[in-house]
Amino acid sequence: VEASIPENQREAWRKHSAHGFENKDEFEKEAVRHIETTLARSLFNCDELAAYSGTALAFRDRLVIDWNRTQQRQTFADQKRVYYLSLEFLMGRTLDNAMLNVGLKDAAKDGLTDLGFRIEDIISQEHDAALGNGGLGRLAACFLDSMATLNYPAWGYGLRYRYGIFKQEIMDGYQVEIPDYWLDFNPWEFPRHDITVDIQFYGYVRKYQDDDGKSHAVWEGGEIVDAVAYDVPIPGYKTGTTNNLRLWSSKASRGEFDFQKFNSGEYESSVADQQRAETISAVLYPNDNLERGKELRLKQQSFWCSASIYDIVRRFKKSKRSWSEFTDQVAIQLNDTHPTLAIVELQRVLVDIEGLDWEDAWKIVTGTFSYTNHTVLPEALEKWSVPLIQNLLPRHLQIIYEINLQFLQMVERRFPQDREMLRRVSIIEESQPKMVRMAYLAIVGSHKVNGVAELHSDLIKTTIFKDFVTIYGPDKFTNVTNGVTPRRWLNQANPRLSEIIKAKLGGDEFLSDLNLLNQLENFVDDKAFRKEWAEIKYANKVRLAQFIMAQTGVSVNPKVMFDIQVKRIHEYKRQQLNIFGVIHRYLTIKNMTPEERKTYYPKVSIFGGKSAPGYWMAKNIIHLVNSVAQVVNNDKDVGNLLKVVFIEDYNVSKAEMLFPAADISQHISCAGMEASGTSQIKGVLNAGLLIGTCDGANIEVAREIGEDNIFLFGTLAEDVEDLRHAHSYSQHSIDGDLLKVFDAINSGIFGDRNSFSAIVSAVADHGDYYLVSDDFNSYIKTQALIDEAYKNQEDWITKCITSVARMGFFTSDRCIQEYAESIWNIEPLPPASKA
Ligand code: KOT
Repeated sequence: VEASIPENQREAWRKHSAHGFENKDEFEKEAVRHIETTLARSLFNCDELAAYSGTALAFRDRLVIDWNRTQQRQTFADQKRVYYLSLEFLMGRTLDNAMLNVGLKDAAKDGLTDLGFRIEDIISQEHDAALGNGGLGRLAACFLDSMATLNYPAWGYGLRYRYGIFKQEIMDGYQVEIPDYWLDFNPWEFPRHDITVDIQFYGYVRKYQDDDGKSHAVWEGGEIVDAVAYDVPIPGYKTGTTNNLRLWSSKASRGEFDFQKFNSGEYESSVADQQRAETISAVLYPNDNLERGKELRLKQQSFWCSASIYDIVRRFKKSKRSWSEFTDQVAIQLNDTHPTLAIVELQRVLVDIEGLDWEDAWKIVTGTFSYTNHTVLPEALEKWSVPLIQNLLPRHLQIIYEINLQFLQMVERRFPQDREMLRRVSIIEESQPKMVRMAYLAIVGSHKVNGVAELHSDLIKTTIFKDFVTIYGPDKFTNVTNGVTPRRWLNQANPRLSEIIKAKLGGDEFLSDLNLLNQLENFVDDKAFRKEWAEIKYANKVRLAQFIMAQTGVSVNPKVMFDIQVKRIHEYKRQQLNIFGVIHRYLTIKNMTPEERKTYYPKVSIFGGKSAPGYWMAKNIIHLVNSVAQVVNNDKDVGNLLKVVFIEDYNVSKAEMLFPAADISQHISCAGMEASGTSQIKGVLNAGLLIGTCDGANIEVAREIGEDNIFLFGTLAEDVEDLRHAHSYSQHSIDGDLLKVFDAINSGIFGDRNSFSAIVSAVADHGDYYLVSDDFNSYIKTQALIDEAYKNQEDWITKCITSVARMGFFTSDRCIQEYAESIWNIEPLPPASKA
């Protein structure tokens, strides 16, 4: 308020207020202005990167105008906001999405042509913003897009990592990690050096009693690090709403940067302190579905949670409301347990700093937070050691103990005879050392807990969180099945498919109301439409084939089936099952006569995905895939019947190229282990069919599109436990086709057998935890069904069109609506013209 211009000087502001461009000519003017002045280049010195930069800067101006308006509107309206806390936002590229959302892509396309460039080339200059590992981070990015599109007053809060997920290179068949320094030119962020929060670590807690005998705690000493805000505009599709993603960057505190040391000649150690502070936000932890309990990770979490809570509370306090209104103004969604410390921090701020009573504060806290669980894998469930928290966050540990005490007392009152129950549900695990169970803390501190697909939400209620259902009742637990944004995953990834859908439906409303796709069913028999549909798939495959040739030198025929499995490499996702299937196919071809080969089904098997750098088995699987590819692709007997390709450095922008080119994609996790998965949605939405297990969202996809249109196989989640049990008790023997695959690997035809012995042993000798041997035969049979089905192209196309038509449910817009109505209790705030 202090910085606002007095009323009688505002006339000049209104007169000169920026408007941004509205058409092709104005776009050209703005882009050229940026190239010539902001970048100091000229028409004699403008490569594609400079053209990208100029275009991006022009669009950035456009975004900023809507963004400022939206923020002002949200401030004045003063209604409830939601804050989405996520350690990962896997945004990918921004320019294309910005062009679409502000409705000026055609203007830019024509303008760039005038200036001597092709829009596709310009778009592909952009470096992915890859501040995430996989599904969890990409989901957060889709949710931001949907929240803005639906006009919800919503902010994202995350960390501004200097290095995102590493770049993967394949050298001699092995994954090598290269740092992803992505900030050289990032026009999409705005540093807010004026928005800086002091963050405290270490130190001690001093207790004292005030004159009324009330006891207080003060956290003193330790060190201070600054959190600096960097803001990223998030435009909605065809709406003036542009929300904010605030990413925190760590910096040595101005107070802390030790001038004493600096002056007394200890220059180096003073700079070292500064570097230590900057380390906090330096790098994204590259583990998906794994937590390793490292101190720096805990520091990242607490740094980001404290800064975000400070910011949220400061904004609330500006409204001069009473604390009892906090939950009418603020909802905070925790993306997994990574931000659970925000619960503790809000309680600390309310009690220690704002002076509220414990009970009043706790009511506010639980009314504010809700928690999304994304995994049941035990190795991914966060636990932090008590000594670690004690040292880094002494006051927070006290508060955690107090929360636990109150919770256990409540449980004891309700279940007086059940000591075992108390031990099981305690937030503190009585191990050596003691551990804080973050998921339990998140449940106790939230009013709603949700899973990400129906099966998963049922599983958490009956397994890992069973006791909490007994304690709180079933209504605290709910399901929101994941979705994806159709703006990126249909329109942007597959512009031509989007175009013919638009032509058939008479407009592009389906991009914001995806259920409209169901009208496509009226056109399944439309000959011209089917023909175009097939041509588009073919063109997308040609594009991928060219990419594969350029990247790997492998020639693939776009006329044959493209089978794709792209996602993080993980044993539970079972890329090993896929490669065993490929080897089986190879052996089958090898055993055929040349005559038989002439009638066999040709296929290209495409893999892609990163392994966590320390995940030895996953890296081994990548090596096996590449070794098999090397042999198969160079075998004269095989020719074009089978090609195996590993796509290096799978990321969001590669996904946008891969899914439109997939005839079939694989989602073959061990049942009960993939919480949802979201790439199956991307596969179907881009006119590919699925082979999948009865796991995660596959089950709901099957229900929506019809069992006839999906290839399901394998064990059911309910049988997994018994099968694992059986493995450990009976002598687990491998036979039949899988044995032949193992014999082939052991024979050394794909390279030294010892290289791959661990992959084989995991199945044959070590209990086959992921049930590869149980599912192998049905997997192979299902692949044979797919071969046969693909031969009938007419049926295949019918299945594809029907499936796309029935995918409306899987838009992230529907997810956000469900969260808004049943968890956050917030209303949209449309811009005036859209009201
Ligand atoms: C856990 C710990 C660290 C980093 C990531 C995770 C993680 C990722 N936990 N679950 N996920 C995935 O989240 C996706 C979005 O909900 C799901 O579709 C997917 O099944 C999870 O594996």
